Amino acid sequence: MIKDNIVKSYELAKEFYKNYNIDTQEVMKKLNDIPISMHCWQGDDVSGFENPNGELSGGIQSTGNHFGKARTPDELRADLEKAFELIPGKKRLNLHAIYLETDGENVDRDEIEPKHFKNWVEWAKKNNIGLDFNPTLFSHKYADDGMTLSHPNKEIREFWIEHVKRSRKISEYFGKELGTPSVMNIWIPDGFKDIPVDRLGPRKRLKDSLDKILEEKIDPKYHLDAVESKLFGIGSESYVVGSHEFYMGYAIKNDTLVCLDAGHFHPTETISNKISALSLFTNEILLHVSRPVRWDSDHVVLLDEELQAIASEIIRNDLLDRVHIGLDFFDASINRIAAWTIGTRNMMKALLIALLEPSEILMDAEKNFDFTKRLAMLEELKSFPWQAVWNYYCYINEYPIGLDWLDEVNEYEEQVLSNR
Ligand code: RNT
Ligand code: ZN
Repeated sequence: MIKDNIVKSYELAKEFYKNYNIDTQEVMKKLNDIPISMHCWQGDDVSGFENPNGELSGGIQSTGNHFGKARTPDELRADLEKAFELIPGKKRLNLHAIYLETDGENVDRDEIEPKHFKNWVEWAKKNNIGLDFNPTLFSHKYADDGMTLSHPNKEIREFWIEHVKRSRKISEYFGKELGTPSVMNIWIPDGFKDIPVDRLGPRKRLKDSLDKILEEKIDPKYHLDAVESKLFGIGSESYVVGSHEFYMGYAIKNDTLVCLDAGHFHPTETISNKISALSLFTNEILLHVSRPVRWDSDHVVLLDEELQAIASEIIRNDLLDRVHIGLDFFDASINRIAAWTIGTRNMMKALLIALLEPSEILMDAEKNFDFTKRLAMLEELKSFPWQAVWNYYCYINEYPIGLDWLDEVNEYEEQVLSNR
């Protein structure tokens, strides 16, 4: 009965969109092909497997203590597989260096090798997904001063340079093994709690460290470098070395990707408005889709105005080939698989709504300075029957419809998570 209604509703929606020259069948095909890189770190509150008692540091914090967090790589992979069953579309997984597997051996950050990620690669092959990567420049004794690649001490800088160089080789290994380039994103916590005297020195050192890291050219078929800015972090409230201007300048000059994290700007400053501008000066862009709340940058992504604006910018400007969509949030106060599912399905819904938009009509209105029509239509679009297409899309691809996914999460919670 419910299934019948889903099909019926879809048929009506299909006709409805046809009036606007939108082919819903085409749209669903397109949606199904947009890769979304899910971040592994929602599954274990950014703990990783380097050190079982390791504390998260570096101006990011995960709060909450919902039971059932993944404690081992196998648990994390099982949880990810569960989430993948609930999320339609093309997935990738974004790993951090601290998610290595060493067989009990002590491997410091300047010693990591592709072999420590072999299990992830095998698993990715089995699940038919691509991998992305991040060096980890936090939660480590050499990051305790709040400085890494810009540290005044040369030895500490060199330690981190080596770590990022090795990370690039791991990323290249992912790309080679999986046949799809791995995007490696560099984020560092470097900054000052209080007003610095020297704002230039640390930036010079960061620039120099990055230059050394990027010296070796790696085939973009396998590996892409990205750099991520931030306005402030916990403990770096007054000054962040890798500010937006710093990395935008660096990326344009050195032909790397800019990573725009939705939570890394002033509260009224949005990344959706930066995509078109940047697209004229950089080849590719990486997004960390996230949701800022007050001082936190990493709440679970909602289907809100900014998420819609991000998706619409990508679709309207035909930037799917040049914008890599990654997610970045971590909430430990709710079921972690649910967090992944809510955030990722929301990202997909926003893309679907954008794909279903009759953009040409809107663009024409705008070109003719008919702002009345533009506003009227943008508002009407909000109640267009996209949900019918979404439900049908989930249905034909055999993914849970509506809130059905929550029953599966609850079952998994009872059978698996509660025993941890
Ligand atoms: C931190 C950055 C960074 C991290 C991850 C874990 O402010 O957003 O991307 O969230 O690397
Ligand atoms: Zn981020």
